[in-house]
Amino acid sequence: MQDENCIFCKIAKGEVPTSKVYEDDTCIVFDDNDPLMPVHTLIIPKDHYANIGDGVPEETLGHVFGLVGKIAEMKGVTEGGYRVLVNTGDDASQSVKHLHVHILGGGHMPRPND
Ligand code: IU
Repeated sequence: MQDENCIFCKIAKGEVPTSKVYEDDTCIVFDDNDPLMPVHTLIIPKDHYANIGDGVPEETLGHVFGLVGKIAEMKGVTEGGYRVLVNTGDDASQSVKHLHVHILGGGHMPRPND
């Protein structure tokens, strides 16, 4: 399940170079190329789903979110804390229409309303 016009599908297939953090059969994890924080890493399923509501199998979702703690540990943000973010749709300013989970950390982040 791939979308040939999707940049994250191309990253998943290794057609576009990235700063890869981790990879397995289901997911690839890489550092965001325009980081908002000292640590800004994305977990994506290799299969194409436009967003978290796009019929993603529970097993895939479980795998994606099951990696969060491991990746946070690899990136050294478990002690200080980190934010897990999934922008979904236009109101949330989702810019890449391939499900991705942001892990942000390495400094204090105010709450969105602060
Ligand atoms: P968003 O939740 O869809 O807004 O986040 C997309 C992220 O993907 C954003 O932080 C971009 O900087 C990031 N990104 C990337 O890391 N590599 C790319 O080739 C592209 C976007 I296009």
